[in-house]
Amino acid sequence: MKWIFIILILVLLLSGCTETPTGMTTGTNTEQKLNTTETSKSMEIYFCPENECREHLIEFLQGAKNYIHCAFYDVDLPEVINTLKEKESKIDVKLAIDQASIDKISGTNLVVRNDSNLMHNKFCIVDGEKVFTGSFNPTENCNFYNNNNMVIIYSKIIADNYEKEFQELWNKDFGQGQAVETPIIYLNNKKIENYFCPEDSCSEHVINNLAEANKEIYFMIFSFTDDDIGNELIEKHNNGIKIKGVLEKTRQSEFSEYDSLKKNGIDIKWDEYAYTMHNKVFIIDNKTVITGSFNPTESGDKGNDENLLIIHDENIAKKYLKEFEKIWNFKNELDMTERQTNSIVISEVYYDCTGKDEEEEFVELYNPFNEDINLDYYFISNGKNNQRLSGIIDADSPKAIKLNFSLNNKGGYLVLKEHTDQIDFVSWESTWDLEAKTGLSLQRKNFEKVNSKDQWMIGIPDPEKI
Ligand SMILES: [Ca+2]
Ligand SMILES: [Ca+2]
Ligand SMILES: [Ca+2]
Ligand SMILES: [Ca+2]
Repeated sequence: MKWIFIILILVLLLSGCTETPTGMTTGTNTEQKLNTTETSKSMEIYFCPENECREHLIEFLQGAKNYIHCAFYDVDLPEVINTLKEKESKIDVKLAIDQASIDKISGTNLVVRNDSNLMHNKFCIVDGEKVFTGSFNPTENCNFYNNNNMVIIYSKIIADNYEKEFQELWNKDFGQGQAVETPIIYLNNKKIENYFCPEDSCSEHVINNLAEANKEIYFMIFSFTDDDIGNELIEKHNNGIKIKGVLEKTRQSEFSEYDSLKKNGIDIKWDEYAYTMHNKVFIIDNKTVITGSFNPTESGDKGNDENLLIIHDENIAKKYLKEFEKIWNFKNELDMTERQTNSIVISEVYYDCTGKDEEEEFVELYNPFNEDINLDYYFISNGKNNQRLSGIIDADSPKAIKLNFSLNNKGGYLVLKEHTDQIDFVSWESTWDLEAKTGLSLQRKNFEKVNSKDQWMIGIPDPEKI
């Protein structure tokens, strides 16, 4: 009886073989299931700038033993370019880029897309085993300033999909190509969809997933002009699905879906962060995340080379939701709430100097921790200028910083930021009535609190001394 049952199943499975439009015979359901199922190390998600994406990408590339194949719309981070060059002397390194970055990278093994559409991907495949992708271009702007997400996936099947797409790009088959080989993968028992635009109809897959929403849809998107996707959101909203979205404000135009979504009652806003909100992300029912390089636009769907991942995993969705909330709630305003110090602080400001501002002015920072700190992701801002810092500040030590902007003698302020977080504030002759006469500086007398006028006094400038 048992054998008859098994034979019956086999007959049913074999009769399930179908012809695809290209004339290839697909395997049985059992085979397909086997070929699309994989167990591996969990995927990693990072948000830029706060998770320091550059460091994760470099680590990812440094792990390569056989090859690195990358498709970069834009790349200018010297540390990433140097890592690629260093690897190129030992293993196979190939790059497909867009003309947008042609002046920024040279001397490597590369092909360039230079028609009116974009090679807009930001992905790398290492050794056929892992893939980096997301919205993060390895550039100074994307790493230190803009909001981005990056995904590292450990999967031979997904790596194979990306590698086949890379080969199309490498053969200069831009804006076209073969359909993705394995569009649906079960990685660690979680379903992942994987598409490449234009040939895999990205917009359609986004719409199909939005249509499945039962409760809520959140989105954070750089450029959103695709009417079909916009209309799907309106339909879901009309059917009682809760929808919230934030769009990058510099992409405001007559083509943006913003007005139509707003008019139809969808809770939508422009991003308030001073730099670019560069994600292309939808989060559906707290369990599905759509990400990649694909902006819901016509050129994204029909002209550019793009990649799309649709990750059906509650834990991943949770991470993206947290980032969504952060971006949604971001207010471009000064944080002057007094609190206990738990970061580097501003310890001295010499704003009204006796000579030339550019020669004499300085800001001194103090590192209260018992370990050295790299200042790469710290910024000092007077509201108009935002200077990224660099170098190391030693443990339990002050460090004087030369500013590339002038400080007002008659009132001003400075904010110290780590990533996008404000960590200290000081003001003179305006919000606070502290005043250092010409030749004197503002100096901390206490280090317990930040954003606190009580911690400051006036003294004779003494850079790098506390
Ligand atoms: Ca292609
Ligand atoms: Ca393809
Ligand atoms: Ca000055
Ligand atoms: Ca000092």
